Amino acid sequence: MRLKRRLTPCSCIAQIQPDDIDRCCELAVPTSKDVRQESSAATTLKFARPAHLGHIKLSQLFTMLQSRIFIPFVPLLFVLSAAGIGPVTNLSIVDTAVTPDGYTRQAVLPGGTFPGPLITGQMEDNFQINVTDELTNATMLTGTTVHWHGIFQHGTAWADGTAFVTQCPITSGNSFLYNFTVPGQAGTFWYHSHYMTQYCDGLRGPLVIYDPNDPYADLYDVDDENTVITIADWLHTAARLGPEFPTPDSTLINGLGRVNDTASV
Ligand SMILES: [Cu+2]
Repeated sequence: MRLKRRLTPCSCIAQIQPDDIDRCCELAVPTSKDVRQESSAATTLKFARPAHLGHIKLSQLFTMLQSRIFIPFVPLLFVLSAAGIGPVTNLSIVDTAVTPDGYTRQAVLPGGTFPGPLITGQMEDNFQINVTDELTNATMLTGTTVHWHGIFQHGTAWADGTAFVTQCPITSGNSFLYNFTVPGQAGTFWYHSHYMTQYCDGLRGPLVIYDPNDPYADLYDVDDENTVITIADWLHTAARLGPEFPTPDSTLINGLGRVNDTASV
């Protein structure tokens, strides 16, 4: 059986596949169906790589994946994915404690999970995502915005989620309806907080837009929420309390990882 794997790192590289992992360290490799996003992905990488991947090469990560460290988790990759929500949906941003790698910390989470729920839709769909801010933990930021990474937002810049650029942050107890269309865009994207350092505290999730006329659909037996893979840096210290340039404490694959014995816990 051939699975179409969608790999969605936290690092703004939204369109790569495991087989292309080495190449992806050098250039953006769109999935076969995502050629339309080529220019967007290349632009994304220029910003993403130095900002988020400086400490680890993706090829190293997959070496880790194949090592004993991650073997217990590999069988779980395809059973942990929840069914997608959207394109019309509610998304609550909440404070809650999570223990994704053996260490418990408070986090800012979309839908209460890390990663946040998979949001899906079809190309040409009208996304209406009502984001409600339920944050109360002042250790972390209590305002929020959500950015839909890679979405062009032609004519709907106000829905781009960039705090203080296209909107004021949503304040605790309030909601904001992100209403946009995705003409001509299909592929694997991700969403994340665009309010200061808040996405480091956990507000990240995958966003997949399917092409009903995918010319490569016959290449795969499975192409759904079960083939989405996320990779994420994970920090044990709330962003506002940590150093300016923190070193991740662990790496999470589909929201699970393991603290290294020598890591600070
Ligand atoms: Cu982004």
